[in-house]
Amino acid sequence: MPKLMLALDVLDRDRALKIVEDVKDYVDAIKVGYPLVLSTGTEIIKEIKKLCNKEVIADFKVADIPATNEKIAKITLKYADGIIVHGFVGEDSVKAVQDVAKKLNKKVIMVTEMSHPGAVQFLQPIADKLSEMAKKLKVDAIVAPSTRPERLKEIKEIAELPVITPGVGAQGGKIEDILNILDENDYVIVGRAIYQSQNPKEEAKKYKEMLNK
Ligand code: 3DU
Repeated sequence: MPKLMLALDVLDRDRALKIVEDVKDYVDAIKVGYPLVLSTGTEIIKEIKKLCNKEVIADFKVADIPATNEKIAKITLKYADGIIVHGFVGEDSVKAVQDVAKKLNKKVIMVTEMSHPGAVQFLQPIADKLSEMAKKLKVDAIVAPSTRPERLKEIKEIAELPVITPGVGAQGGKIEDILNILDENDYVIVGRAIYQSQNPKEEAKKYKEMLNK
């Protein structure tokens, strides 16, 4: 059964912590990104971990030269269990983050093809090559789209790595369309469909049960 990762893209500290408290029995990991961290500061990552004791992944889609990537990784991985990076910047930039992560025993997760419609414009044409690079570099996991199950399958087959897949819920992706592609090492990311619902706890429970089928 694939795991459930909440994308916690709210802007308010108290709301974020309340949602974590509500859903913690049903999610396996929490993903934070620029919306929450830029609104509240990096300490929020520590607070979330303390509250739920789950894996917290920083979705900063790091995409800079190796020297700058290294600095970003050092700061981020003081707090987070893993960091999401872009691969299109090249192997050296990803390796710079891996070097930091290895020393701290943390995860590096690399984006291949994104889930939004615009990803077909520039990313999709290079996504298979990015997946090959991810395999070669032995990153810990890759990001691939739930909104295009056939691409999710192809990318997973190329990379032979755990997948973290966004697009279920608000972006139109459906659990039933991806469940047969995923295994117990993979994560399904759900954000707005949980945190914008009237009852995030119930919604998280519902997603967890759907993954259990
Ligand atoms: O659409 P949702 O609200 O379920 O959130 C999806 C999350 O995953 C959100 O944080 C977004 O920034 C992230 N993400 C994608 O949606 C697509 C990608 O290719 C990579 C990350």
